[in-house]
Amino acid sequence: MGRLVVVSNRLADPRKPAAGGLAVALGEALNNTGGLWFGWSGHIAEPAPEGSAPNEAQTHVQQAGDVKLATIDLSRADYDAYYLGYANRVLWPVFHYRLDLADFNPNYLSGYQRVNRLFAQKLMPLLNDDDVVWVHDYHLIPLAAELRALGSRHRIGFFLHIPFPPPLVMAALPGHEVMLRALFAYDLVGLQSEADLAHFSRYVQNEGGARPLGDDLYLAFNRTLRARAVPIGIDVGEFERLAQSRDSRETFEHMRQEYAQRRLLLGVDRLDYSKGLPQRIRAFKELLVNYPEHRKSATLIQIASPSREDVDAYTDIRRELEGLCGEINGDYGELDWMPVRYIHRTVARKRLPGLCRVSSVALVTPLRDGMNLVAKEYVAAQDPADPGVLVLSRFAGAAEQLRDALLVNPYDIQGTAQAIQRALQMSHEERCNRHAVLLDNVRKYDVHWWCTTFLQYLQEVPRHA
Ligand code: ADQ
Repeated sequence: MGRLVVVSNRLADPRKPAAGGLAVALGEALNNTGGLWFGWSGHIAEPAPEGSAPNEAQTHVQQAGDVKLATIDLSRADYDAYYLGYANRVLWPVFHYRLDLADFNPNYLSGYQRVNRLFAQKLMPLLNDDDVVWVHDYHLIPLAAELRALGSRHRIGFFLHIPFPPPLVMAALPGHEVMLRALFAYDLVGLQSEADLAHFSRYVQNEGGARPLGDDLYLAFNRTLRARAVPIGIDVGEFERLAQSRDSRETFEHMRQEYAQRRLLLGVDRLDYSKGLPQRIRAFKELLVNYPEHRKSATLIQIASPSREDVDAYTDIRRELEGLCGEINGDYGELDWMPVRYIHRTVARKRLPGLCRVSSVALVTPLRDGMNLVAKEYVAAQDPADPGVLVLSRFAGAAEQLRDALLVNPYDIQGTAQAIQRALQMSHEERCNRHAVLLDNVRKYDVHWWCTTFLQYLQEVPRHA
């Protein structure tokens, strides 16, 4: 394989420990080929002084070991239309089946296309002929088409980290025809689950008249494309090492002593409306109502890290969640026990395994999620001799693989409360049996498997004439 070039909206320095499994795995793949990682710097460029020509976006290149990191800044207008606008106010809600939350402002699509063109213009001069390009996520769907317009003949793959919606929902997206055509500029499209793949397949056939050629290949707009489900995993080794670290063990010991008389339940999410947080708090309240033996005992630690706070729907969900937490604590709290400990912060990665291990139950109950790595991290962090129980939404991509979790419909508050009760009462034997199957899966389909499999599929796609 030629040199690997990864393109994503943001990039992480793979050498930094806070980078997380995805950055580490991509960093490793990039290291193998002495690759390049390209994306937005996270900075907004200062506007040019009045009367002068607009600032030309500069590419900043930095060497991180064997990997080259190349970034560009965005103008305020581009950031607003591309990132806040089309990516986070249109694509994110629509791909999570939330047409009701989408803001179909016509200016967003042109900004989105403009930034994808800018990415292509800045990336193209950095590419060698035999490079293999791997584009990530919904911010950059049109990137391959923009590169092709500049003459690129590279192998280009795309991985969608979020769900692919049913065709009817996808077709409700203003500009979806642009997306459809743009998707066929890729050689490979990777999706998180078989359900997403089925939606994708129906969408390109129904809306784009694509002809299935067998072997996951589709022909449309004079191009062939392969689409496959390649579920992302975690770096189990990294997580196990973290679990052994002093910080993680300290967190475990401290929490165990602090909550010696209690049962801990854990939720760790970005504060996003797709994560089902209000429904989760309601289900926990239902547990306390229906099974009063848990009062003064069960404690839900909900860590919800700040996310996209300049988008209105995120301010609304925060207000709703905080209202619900306040209500349940006010109604059920005692001098020496609060049912919910809500923390609006990011938990340090090195403390996460300890926190997972000390919790009897994890509540991973998104309304819709591409995969959800927290579910896999919880499984990896458990002591196999005394593991906790994973309560998992059937609408998370992870549910296709983690069938031995207790699967719930997060909209069904009563049903979720019953599943939490079952988790809290599960026998030691059942916990161990379920955990062993889950851990096997998390180990087998880890982030290295994901990376290698995607790149192998990309290498194998027959090129069009
Ligand atoms: P996200 O929606 O960000 O990602 P998720 O998979 O849940 O979701 O989490 C990614 C990482 O962030 C995990 O390693 C997790 O530990 C960490 N994280 C989340 N909340 C945190 C918090 N409060 N404090 C500290 N760390 C936190 C998108 C898709 C997902 C898909 C991933 C990867 O929406 O469905 O699983 O990409 O493809």
